[in-house]
Amino acid sequence: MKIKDAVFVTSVASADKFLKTDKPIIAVAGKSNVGKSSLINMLANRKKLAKTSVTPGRTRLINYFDFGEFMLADLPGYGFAKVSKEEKKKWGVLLEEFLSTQKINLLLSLVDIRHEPTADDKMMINYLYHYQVPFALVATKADKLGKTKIKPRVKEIATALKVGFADLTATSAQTGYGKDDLLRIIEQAITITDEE
Ligand SMILES: Nc1nc2c(ncn2[C@@H]2O[C@H](COP(=O)(O)OP(=O)(O)OP(=O)(O)O)[C@@H](O)[C@H]2O)c(=O)[nH]1
Ligand SMILES: [Mg+2]
Repeated sequence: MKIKDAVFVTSVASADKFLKTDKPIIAVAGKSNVGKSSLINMLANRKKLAKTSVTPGRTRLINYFDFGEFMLADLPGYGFAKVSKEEKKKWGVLLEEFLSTQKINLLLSLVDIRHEPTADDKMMINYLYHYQVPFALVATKADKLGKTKIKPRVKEIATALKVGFADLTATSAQTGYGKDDLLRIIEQAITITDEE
């Protein structure tokens, strides 16, 4: 699958504004700063489609992008310490509303390849099981590790998250590592819908 001309559609802050679309939806989730926006830019072949930042917790809305064959939803990052309790609660509610009401073909759940999965990462996966959302895991920033370290690390993370080794794809937004694997996974997820 080749992506060309991905465009920003809209930002939403509440469930009544969730995008209504006939296109399959791919969602991207993960803690603040894990590399969600960077991954989206990698998939889109664009440097600045989704805003990236060195300050974590910048994306506070759900941002939708039209990728042609599918819509992509960039979800607000979780687990950012410097956010008030109230705001965290609002995010939790928005996330649960999104998972329970928006028909999601595939959710990409991102974790940083260098770090141990956090309690929030595990909770996210529990939500996905609970709401029966199909998902694939992505280990970001693979360029930060030597090539030979990637596979063993993927195995460790998959084990910690109690998923299969093949359920986790390592990527690097910087080098494009894993991009084709991820596009294949997305393609599979959206083709299943077409045949329904
Ligand atoms: N080396 C490296 N850095 C990355 C990669 N992906 C993202 N980064 C960096 O990590 C930081 C955060 O990236 P973002 O894409 O903004 O992360 P995010 O998950 O969208 O963050 P929020 O929107 O704040 O939740 C930026 O400084 C990026 O340049 C990667 O694959 N490799
Ligand atoms: Mg972001």
